[in-house]
Amino acid sequence: MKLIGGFGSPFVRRVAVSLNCLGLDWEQEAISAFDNPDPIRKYNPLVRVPTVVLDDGEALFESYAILDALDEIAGDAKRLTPASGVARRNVMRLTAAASGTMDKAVWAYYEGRFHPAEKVHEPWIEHNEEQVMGGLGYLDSCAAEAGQGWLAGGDRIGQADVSATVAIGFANRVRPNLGVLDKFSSLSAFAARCEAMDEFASVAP
Ligand SMILES: N[C@@H](CCC(=O)N[C@@H](CS)C(=O)NCC(=O)O)C(=O)O
Repeated sequence: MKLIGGFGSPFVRRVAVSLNCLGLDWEQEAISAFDNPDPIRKYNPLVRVPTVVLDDGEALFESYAILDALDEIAGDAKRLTPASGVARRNVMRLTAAASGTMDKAVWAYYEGRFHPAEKVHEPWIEHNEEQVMGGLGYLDSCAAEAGQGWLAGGDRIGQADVSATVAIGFANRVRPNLGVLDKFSSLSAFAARCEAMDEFASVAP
């Protein structure tokens, strides 16, 4: 299958890491939605990345929907989000905190990137940054509780681990002013452990 988008996008990257963890065959088409929208529009009416094109041409978009489909394709023994019950809800809650953090870091970043300087609204940036700190603070306390284990427990990596690791790395890159690695030392140590794995290192931003 084909994954469209660059690893600078946290949403693309969490899909790429997940593909690696699930052991699925894939290749990247590193197209930017802003610089080269037409090849993406062919598969995704929203013209956003990540967009995934399965081998038979079926298109998937929105990272949560892509991840859900990939878990199903890989099968129950490999899935990164449990199929049901409290275990599923726990992974979903942590993953939602991580993907919400990604959203908010992107919004804070886009405010400066896509507005002329005189139209940048600092209070809006600060509002989004506060939410980034809220999401990472929550994941940091979960990482402290997890110790050397995985964020949602269990004996192997899951989606909460993938998304939380990608989220703090992205927030650190686009909002260096927030000092997230120092402020959230448990999550930062957890993420460093994950980033050392091939599944992450091979898809570095
Ligand atoms: N909720 C979407 C967010 C995807 C997203 O924001 N992608 C950005 C790159 S980080 C993008 O394609 N931006 C182009 C645009 O929205 O116009 C997902 O989870 O897939």
